[in-house]
Amino acid sequence: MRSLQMNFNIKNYINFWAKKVDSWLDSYLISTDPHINGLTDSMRYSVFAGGKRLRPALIYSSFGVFDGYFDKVTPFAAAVELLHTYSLIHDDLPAMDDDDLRRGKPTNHVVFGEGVAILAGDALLTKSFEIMTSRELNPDVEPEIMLEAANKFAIATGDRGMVGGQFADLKAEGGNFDENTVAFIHMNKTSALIAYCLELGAILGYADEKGKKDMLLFGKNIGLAFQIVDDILDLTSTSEELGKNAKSDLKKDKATYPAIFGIEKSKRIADDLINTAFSILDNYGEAALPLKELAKFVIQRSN
Ligand code: GRG
Repeated sequence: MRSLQMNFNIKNYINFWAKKVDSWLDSYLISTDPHINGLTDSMRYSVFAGGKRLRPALIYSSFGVFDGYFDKVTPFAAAVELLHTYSLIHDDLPAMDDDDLRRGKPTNHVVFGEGVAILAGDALLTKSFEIMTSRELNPDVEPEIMLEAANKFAIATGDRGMVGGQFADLKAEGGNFDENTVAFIHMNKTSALIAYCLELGAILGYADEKGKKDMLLFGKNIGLAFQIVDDILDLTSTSEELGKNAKSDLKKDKATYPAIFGIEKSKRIADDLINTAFSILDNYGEAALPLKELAKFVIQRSN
């Protein structure tokens, strides 16, 4: 255990899984008809713009706690990354955050126009379910597992999850928020999808109900910490470091933890959440080491 911990490089670990997902997506995300070439270009532009691929690493790591046949995870991890990319494209639109920089590059609507960006987001969202529910792409995944994975994915990312959080975020713009509202926004806008990633690994790994619940709870804690750190980085980093416009939350009077608690207390809250997440893994031994390293990465990251 000690030697494993000493040799563990979290960036290499995340990149290892990112390569698998990227190579799978590179061959799957292709234009099937010349009429949609421009749409596929727009989808690929954002998918391959250089995201951290944290969510795939979380899915593989949670799966690794319960099972070892990682190949069957790849289409699911790719599907989640596509949905995540759709949310970023739509989040950057003029009707939402109106941002022109993402992952260090001009945002999708700046390059392809607003109409195409909306459609690229829509197509990435639906493609994620196309992939997750395909018998052909997932020959080793039983239908009931697929159904549970897809149903929970829809819940985590729809009005009862990510989209609901985004709606509350939009409504709170201009300073119209309190502690309760910010917690709701962060738990849904960001944490719901991250928590789902952890639960998904457990579902694919045939974990029992306790295992699935533990992973979900671990995910909720690190997901909230992730967004609090994002709020802090928005205030303390440069646009170059972030790959997106810094201080944009402040300019829009967005609902953030630092706006309510200040930077120092927000850091302490994020640390406490990570410690709670760690304690959930106590019963899972060495198999949970990558999850612990990912949890640490969530609060130590710089972009
Ligand atoms: C349905 C119209 C419509 C829009 C949906 C739900 C939504 C738009 C947006 C919410 C997504 C969002 C911006 C959440 C914030 C979470 C966050 C900090 C995302 C950035 O994640 P990283 O840092 O990004 O993992 P990379 O680029 O590394 O993948």
